Amino acid sequence: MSQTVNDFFERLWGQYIEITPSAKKIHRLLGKGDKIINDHVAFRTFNLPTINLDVLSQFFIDMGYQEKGQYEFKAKKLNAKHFEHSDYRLPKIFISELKLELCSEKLNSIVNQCVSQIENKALDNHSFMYSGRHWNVSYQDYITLLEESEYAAWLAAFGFRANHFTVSVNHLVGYMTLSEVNQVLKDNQFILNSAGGEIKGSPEVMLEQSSTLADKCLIDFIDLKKAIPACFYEFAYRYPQPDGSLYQGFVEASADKIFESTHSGAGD
Ligand code: OOG
Ligand code: NI
Repeated sequence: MSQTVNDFFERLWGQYIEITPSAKKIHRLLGKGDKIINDHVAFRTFNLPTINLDVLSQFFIDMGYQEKGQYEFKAKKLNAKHFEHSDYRLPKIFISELKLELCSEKLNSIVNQCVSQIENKALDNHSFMYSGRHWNVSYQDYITLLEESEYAAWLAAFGFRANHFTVSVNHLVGYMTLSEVNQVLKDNQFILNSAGGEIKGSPEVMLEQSSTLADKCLIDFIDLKKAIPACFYEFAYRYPQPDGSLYQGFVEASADKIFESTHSGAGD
């Protein structure tokens, strides 16, 4: 794999673990110091012309990725696509976008205020994907967004970065199943997202997924500092298709629950 692509994912990972300390610990726990193959990395955006799904996709197409699947999450008002690279060591890319035309005027006005602060030149380079937040936002606006769309609130607070990395359990040395991985995580006091059950999916849909609940991160809002759910870590196990190759798509019903890994956990 090229130095540029390698460097991209290293920087993306570096930015991700800064606010996801549990991912760093789990990476060490599961990988025992060896390299871990990632199944995919997920990104979130708004469907505004300057930063929509197609605009962000271009960074990955330029890195040699190809579009493979399209998804729709009606209740969450999201579209998504996934991209694959011919080098299996490179993660698939999952990008979703919030359909703002289906959201309230209030949400649109907060989002537009944020996005209008992105300088054009920030979009010249794929480093945009780990450029974080280009704006200041108040906790009040964060809460207003949260009431309508957890996705919009997360994006306003964290900006552009990996929402999660995903360990490929198929390539993980020493583990045969996703439930073995989940057990080790729980034995080590990590908290799993139990929305829709700890394991989302099944052999029938050829994909099983689990994820941690997002770590909390102290965010510097305009009006105050507050710890809110940041990023999570995901684990995926893929089943072989009739031709023997592993299924590479995503499962909408499971993804719908994975999105909820950035919701505030019970007891908050
Ligand atoms: C993406 C959720 C979907 C998956 O693996 O199904 C997903 C997100 O939370 O932004 O990553
Ligand atoms: Ni995922």
